[in-house]
Amino acid sequence: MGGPPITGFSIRITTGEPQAGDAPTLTATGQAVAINVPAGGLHWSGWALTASAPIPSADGVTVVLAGELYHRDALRVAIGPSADGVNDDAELLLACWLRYGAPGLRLLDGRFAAVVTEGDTVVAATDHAGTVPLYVRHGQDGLAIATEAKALRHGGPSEPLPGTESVPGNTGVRRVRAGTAVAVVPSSGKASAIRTWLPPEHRIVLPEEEAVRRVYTVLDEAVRSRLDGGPVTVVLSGGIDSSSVAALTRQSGVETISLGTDAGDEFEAARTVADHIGTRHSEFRVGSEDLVRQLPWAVAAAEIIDADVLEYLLPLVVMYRLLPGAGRRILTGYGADIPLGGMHRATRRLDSLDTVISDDMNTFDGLNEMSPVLGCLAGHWTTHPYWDRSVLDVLTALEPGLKRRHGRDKWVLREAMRDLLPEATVSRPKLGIHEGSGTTSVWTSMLLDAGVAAADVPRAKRAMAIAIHDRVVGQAEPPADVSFDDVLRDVIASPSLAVV
Ligand code: IOT
Ligand code: MG
Ligand code: MG
Repeated sequence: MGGPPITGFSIRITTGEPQAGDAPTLTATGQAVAINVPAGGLHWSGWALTASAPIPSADGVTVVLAGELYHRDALRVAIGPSADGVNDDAELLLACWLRYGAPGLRLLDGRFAAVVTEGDTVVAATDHAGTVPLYVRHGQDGLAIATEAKALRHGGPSEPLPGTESVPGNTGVRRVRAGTAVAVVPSSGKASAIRTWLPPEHRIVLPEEEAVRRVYTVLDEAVRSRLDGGPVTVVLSGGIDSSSVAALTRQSGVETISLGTDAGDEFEAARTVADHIGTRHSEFRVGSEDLVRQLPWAVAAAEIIDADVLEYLLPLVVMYRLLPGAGRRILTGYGADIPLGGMHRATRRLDSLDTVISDDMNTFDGLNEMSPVLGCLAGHWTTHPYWDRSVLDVLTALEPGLKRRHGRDKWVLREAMRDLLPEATVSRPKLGIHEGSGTTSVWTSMLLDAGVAAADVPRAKRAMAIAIHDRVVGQAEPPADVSFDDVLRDVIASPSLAVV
């Protein structure tokens, strides 16, 4: 597997000996290995998606980590001798905790969800941007924690824990906020939270060359940090974001893949990049309506009801599902447009550009765009260099005049990549994945053909997402059992379409 040792988990932490439970329903695939360990006054029981279930423990501290850490060398130096030679990320987190305690979570740059217990306290923590969603249910019988909400669907309402948010459609499940560690003492119910990261709100003023150099350096390091020496795949549209990632992999045998449909593709742009940097490149073409009909898979993986975001994620899910070969490590260009304001073509003035960037950086949490489940449903591990903590800090904080400059969007990134990419790629206008693949327009046509009024299309899309979410998350039905066409029929028949 090109991914980390653990890609997901569902764990219950209780004060008494727990009852053995069934293996959880998860959309991520993989072998579920049982966990059953006493940890001080607490007891861990549940399941991890892993081959080996490494749950390290030392000095009364026990740790599980789904995902991976980056910039490990710097972290090892900070931690000191106890981290020498430690390669496993859960062990590294344990060593970090033993030196720094919970505030040590602020040192980590990674893509992870973690649980740590020490004494009578349980801590559930996300990475800086919550890229591995983490859910909790806090009841009389202890704390249940899982990387998918559907695993926690049974049980009474949860106390509204600090540092958590409610999730769509569900009674008792709470989601741990991005960049947050929630601490709970199951025996007393006492709970508190700390922030481990916040998006910067200040803006840095730099000369052009210095800004370009910083962006190049930090992105180069983020891509390098995501390679593990094994084979790597880049999902390549031929736009500046994914082309930059592909170019910075600088390793032989890199595979690039592009998705297109009968409604549209970006094959030529992607091919130009693949030829230029010399990757092994494949194109996948699927029927556009077949693509849209896989919506239940995207909802099951992302566990969201936001139809716009589902339109971005659906083509990726479809591509991951049809990839040959198991257990790939996949790098994406996803997320670059958020700190760089790439989605906002209509905003002409720099003040409105910076306003939407600030808004987007304060509203991403809970959209689960980066969730590993999108790839793990097909057994692949995804990682997103633009949402590396250091990259995000730099990109977000650059003053907006460096992002729109000389009539170009994402100017600073385009300029940083000038020497590694063809001019056609550097100057290629932005095209969203939902546009290039025809996902948005084809879903819309399917609704119009079914009799939905044009003005009702956004509401009908949302109603479909909610109906599918109720089934694949609320009831944990397998997405294969949920028919897009049946849901569409029900939504149209429902009088609530008018009031969604
Ligand atoms: P876009 O930036 O077009 O695509 C995101 C990534 O998906 C690309 O960098 C690339 O790795 C992959 N990709 C896109 N199209 C293809 C394709 N045809 N074949 C293979 N891979 C492809 C939407 C968007 O414009 O996607 N995503 C925005 C942010 C959404 C807004 N979210 C928010 N405000 N919270 C993004 O920044 O990625
Ligand atoms: Mg992009
Ligand atoms: Mg694009």
